[in-house]
Amino acid sequence: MSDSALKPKTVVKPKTERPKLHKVILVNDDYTPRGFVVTILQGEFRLSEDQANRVMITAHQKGSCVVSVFPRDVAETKAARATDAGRAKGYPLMFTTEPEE
Ligand code: TYC
Repeated sequence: MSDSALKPKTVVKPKTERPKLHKVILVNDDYTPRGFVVTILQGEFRLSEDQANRVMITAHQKGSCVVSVFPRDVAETKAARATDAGRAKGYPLMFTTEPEE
């Protein structure tokens, strides 16, 4: 038997698709104190004080701001925990998630 009869004719390269990252988005409101927003951004998302202030001010001025990106389950858990922390204080603070393009 010739060598070529044993060789596969096509080489199948398995495609390993990277799971999409999801954005966590901070949404502005008129009631949550700025300092509280900054504290949540530092505690839940590990932002520095400077980064947290920039994200808070951007959401305040533009209506929303991307905080960070994570695998889907991490993004959803962090957004829920951060939103719940606001609700526990009676604030309408809101974090949402959406898949990155
Ligand atoms: N707009 C709020 C205020 O003036 C502060 C704030 C900023 C609230 C960003 C939510 O996502 C937010 N007290």
